[in-house]
This record gives sequence, C-alpha cells and structure tokens, in this order.
Amino acid sequence: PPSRAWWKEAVVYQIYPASFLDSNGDGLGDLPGIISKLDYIKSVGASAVWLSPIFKSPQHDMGYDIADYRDIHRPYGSVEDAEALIRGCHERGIKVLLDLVVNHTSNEHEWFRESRASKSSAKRDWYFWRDPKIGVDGTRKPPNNWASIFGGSAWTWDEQTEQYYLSLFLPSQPDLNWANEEVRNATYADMEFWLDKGADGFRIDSMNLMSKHPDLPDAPVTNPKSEYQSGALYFASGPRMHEYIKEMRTKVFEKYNCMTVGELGFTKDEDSVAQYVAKDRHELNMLFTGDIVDMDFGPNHKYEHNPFHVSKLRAITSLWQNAMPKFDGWNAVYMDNHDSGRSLSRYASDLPQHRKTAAKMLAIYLGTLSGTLFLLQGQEIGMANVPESWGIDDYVDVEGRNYYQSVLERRGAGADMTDVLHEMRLKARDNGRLPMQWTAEAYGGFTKGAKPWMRVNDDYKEWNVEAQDGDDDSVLSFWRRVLELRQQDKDVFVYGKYSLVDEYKDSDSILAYTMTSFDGKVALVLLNFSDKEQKVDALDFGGWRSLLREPVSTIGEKGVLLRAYEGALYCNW
Ligand code: ISL
Repeated sequence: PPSRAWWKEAVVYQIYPASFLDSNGDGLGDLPGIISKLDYIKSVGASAVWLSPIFKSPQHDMGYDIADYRDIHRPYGSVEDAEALIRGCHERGIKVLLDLVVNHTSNEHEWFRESRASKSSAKRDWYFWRDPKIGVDGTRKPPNNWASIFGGSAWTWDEQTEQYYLSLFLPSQPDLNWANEEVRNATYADMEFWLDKGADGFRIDSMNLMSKHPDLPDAPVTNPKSEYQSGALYFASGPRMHEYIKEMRTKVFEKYNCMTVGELGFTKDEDSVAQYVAKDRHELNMLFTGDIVDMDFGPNHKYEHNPFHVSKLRAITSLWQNAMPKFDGWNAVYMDNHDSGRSLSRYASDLPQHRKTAAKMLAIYLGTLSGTLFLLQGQEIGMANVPESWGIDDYVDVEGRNYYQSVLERRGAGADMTDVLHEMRLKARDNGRLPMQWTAEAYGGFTKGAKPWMRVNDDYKEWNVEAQDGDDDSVLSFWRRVLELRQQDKDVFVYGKYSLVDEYKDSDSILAYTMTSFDGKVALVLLNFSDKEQKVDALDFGGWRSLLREPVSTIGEKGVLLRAYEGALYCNW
C-alpha cells in the first residue's frame, strides 16, 4: 500500500482574495466574503484553501509585495477576520495554506526602509546593495546585466545612498538577502506568527529564487534583442537553496507538521526537482513545476506566440507522473493559477460549442492524476479567459501592461498591436484573476457596490455558480462527481500508477493513460484535445465500465467515440 498523508489527499482550492467576493461594496473582495462562502467551497469537494496574499501591502503586485507580514491588507479585513477565517475553515475540516512571499518584500516594509536609510544601517545587508558600474562613456550602469522578470533591469537606483538594489520583479519588490542569518530568522518568526494562529501550511512564492550566486555574475546573452538578460542561471535553484529549505524545515515546518508547496520557476529537470521533493531529502512536500503553465510561452517571452500541442502536455504529464515514484517524491497536480490564462482557453477551447465539454474533459484530466490537486477559483464552473474584444485599457496587471508598453515603444506609436493583444488574451495574468462569477446579477454577484476593482467577464450571465448549482449537466456538478470519485478511489487516482496507452502515445489529438492501484484496480482515461470527433479503439479494454458517462455504458467492439474536446473515464472494477 502507498504511504498515505492528509496533504497528499487534499484538494486545494486557490482563492484570489481581491476577486472572490466583495462583502462591503467597495468593489474589492475581502475576508468576510470568503468566510460567507466556505460551505460552497466545501460543497465543491475541496479540503483545503490556498489564499493568495492577504497581508498589508501597497498592492503594486497584488499583495506579492508585502509591507507587514503580521498585518492584513485593510480593505480585505483585519487579523481578527483572518483568525475567524481559519476557525471557519477548521470547523468544516478545511485546511488553510497561506502565501509565503519571502524572496522579496515591498519597498514599504520596515526592513527595507531601515536598510535603505544609510550605507551603515544595521539592516543594509538584508537586501542586495551594490555600487554602479561605470560604462565606457562614463554613464552609470547597473551592477550586472540581469533582466527583471517584469521588464527592464533587475536593479533599481537609489538616489539617497547612491547604490543600486536588486529587484528581480518590480522596483517596489526588493529581493531579500537570504544569505544573512538575521533575515532568515526574522522570516521564520513571521511564519510562526501565522502557524500559531492555526495556519496549516504555506505555498512558497518564487521559492527557488532565494539563493543567488554570491558574485551576482553577468548572465550569458540569450536574447540578443534585449539590453538585459535572464539571470536565472545565477539566481534559480542557487548554491545554498537546499540549505535554506532544510533549515526552514527543521526550525519551522517540523514543529508544526505543516504542508508545504514550493513554486518552482526556471528549474525544469528531473534531478533538480528530486532534490526538493524526494522523501529522503526531507525538504518540501511538493512543488508547482512551472512547465505545465509554460507550455505555450514564447522562447524569449511569455507573451510571444507558441501554440499549444497535446504532445507537450503528454510529455510533461508523463515526466512527472513517472518521476515521482522513482524517488518516492510527491507533486502538485494543477493547470491554473493567478499568473496566466485559464487552461480551458489555452489548452482546450472556450468556444460556445465546446466550452462545457472541454471544461469537463480537463476536470477528468486533473481529477485522475496522482498528486495533490490544486484548483483555481472559478475553474469548477468553467470560467474562461477575457473576451477577444478587450483593449489594453481593460487589463490591469502590471506584467501584461509592461510587456504591451515595451513592444509599443519598439514598434512606434500607432503601430498595429493586434498580435500582442491576442497573446495577452491567452496568457495575461488578468485572465486568472477575473472576479468570481456567482450569479446572473450585475457584476456576476461579485460585488453589490458601484464598480469592481477589475472588469468582470461579460459572460457571467450564462456562466455562474447559481446557474450551475442545481443543474446535473453543469461543469460544477461534473467537478463534484469527479472529486467524489477521486476520494472514493484514492488508491487508483491520488496514489495510482500512471501509464500511457501505447497505441496513442504519438497521437495528435488523444491523450490516453491508465491509473492503477496497488491492489489491481485500473482506470482508463481518454481525452480528446482536438476540435473533431475521434474514435478510440481501446482494444485492450473491452467490457470496461464508464465512470462518468450517463447512462452507464461499457466499451464494446466499436471502441469509444469522443466528441470534440470530450473526455471519458472507464474502469475494470
Ligand atoms: O518567470 C517565471 C518562471 O518561468 C515565473 O513562474 C515566476 O516564478 C513567477 O512569475 C513568480 O510568481 C510569483 O511571484 C511573483 C508574483 O507576481 C506572482 O503573482 C507570483 O505567483 C512576484 O512575487
């Protein structure tokens, strides 16, 4: 039998607080709004929530720029509200994961204010301060050529002390220097503050960026079109990364028996991943390997064109499903988060004629794989990306807007930007952050106030929780059934052994695999990622019973006929 754990069996529902539910009419979601929907979350089949950052923040990056880890962003509520939320979850058997953003802080954090005050500040070394380089023409240049992940240089000039500081994301998100022991201990104390209040674990933001190469060397030129280059070679999964995680684990995690999921950017190979999650490494419970959300990112930039193909999904799925058992590791199973477009719109189809079927197919994919399942709010009702008609002014997120601006500058004012808008429509972070669609009322019932903080998707009248709740044929009802099956037959799905169906391993449209439990139960998963009907022979599976199709049917001599973007699930028991 598999080695079981609650965190392996969890279904985690990601809440994006700004966009979940506004209880007080200010146009922004809040903690009381979340509390009022805990029964709903439970009814979907989730057993844990992950809250994107709720802490005090000037919100230059939607709370991923924290100014005080022990306080709550006032428009969301108070520390008491957070405590009530944790209590409300626990009363329902729901675990609570908080977002641990400690690769960087906000520039408004007290630590940074002190660090910035003078070169001799006791906290100067808490961040990365460096003298400028002087160019051949005598001009001031950043200390190295690293690009910020959000565009421009990764260094920000500070007039007051005439030095640069490192900021891999926004200039308002200075990177913390984890090599400094005081930084680490101060961070651990903040973590314990919330664990003492009952939090059950953390999603660790930008987890593998916390150890930088001590010399901060220039990065090799990989994008000749750009002045700045990706420094990932020197800041992703750096030399002391594992030492920091082990320390975090012994000093904090183990004391509280908490759940940990690290966000893994840039690092993609099996051996490196094993070092974080192999059981005998004693580091993290699991990772979000970034490749599943990067499948259609361009070679130099996320927003460059690069079409999705089912072969990429097959390769990534097989890679991690097969890898984890080899080193007794564990993984997160997910496709959506707040940093990109919805999988439905990018990897399947949100066209009216396909949308419902496609959303159900993705539910089968996610619900049958081994690992801890993560859903993004709205995924359970088939929420889609923004409509094609959105202009640049409808987008609010800094990443997409910065990219648009940089291309516009390159092309010149008045240039045709249709292609860029098209890619943003697929991959912009706004897509994952759209206000939750609760009802057919104004603004999808997200707010009763004057205006939501960001535009609501126009399709809310048709696509909302209320409309789907009692409808047996809805995406929501389907997700509920899938999650029920997953819990019923954990040994097949959560702990099962994955294997590709040989016949379809090179198919352009079908992803077909089996999941097998240690005691011989086998499920067959057939997913049609094409916009055409496909016939699947399924020769070896004659007589197997369908688990989700109504009325219940078995595989006969003619095989299985899948409509465009349809999925099916069969079993041998
Ligand atoms: O660039 C990446 C790797 O290809 C990203 O996955 C990168 O790791 C990611 O952008 C980090 O995201 C997280 O930290 C950001 C924040 O804006 C995101 O919302 C958050 O998920 C900075 O805190």
